[in-house]
Amino acid sequence: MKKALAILSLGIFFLSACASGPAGHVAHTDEIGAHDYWARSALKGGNTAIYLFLYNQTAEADALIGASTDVAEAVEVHLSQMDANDVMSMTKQESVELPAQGEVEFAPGGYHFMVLGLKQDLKAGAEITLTLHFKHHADITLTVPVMDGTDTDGMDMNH
Ligand SMILES: [Cu+2]
Repeated sequence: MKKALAILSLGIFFLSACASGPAGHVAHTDEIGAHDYWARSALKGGNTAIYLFLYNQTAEADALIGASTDVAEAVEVHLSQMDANDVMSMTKQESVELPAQGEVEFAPGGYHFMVLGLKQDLKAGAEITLTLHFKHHADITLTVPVMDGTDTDGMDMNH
């Protein structure tokens, strides 16, 4: 019975969130983890963004409290939002709540990992390492594929 329930919940999870992406179909063995992650290609000295789905299959809420990578000066968690004048702006987030049995999408126009001050070119086909830091869970390190993308999160950053 327990097994049947687990399979059922996994099925729902896949239906709701695993629609696409090259990194997405790793087995969900960790209780907290990420899938469908990718970084937008960019040039050395510039900024870029990383997108993913973050899931929490545990019964306890957690929170993402930061991230790091060795290919850039810094990684910040940002939220893009439309302001009252229909201008898209980004605000740095100190943490992002990750509800029990929940999932948070980091996607163009919403939450994203802002990668600031690239130390090298990121070309499509390359891979970079991103380490996620949580309030409770141990760090999780992802090998993130670089892809070409046309969205503009971070292209007009004024840091
Ligand atoms: Cu940003």
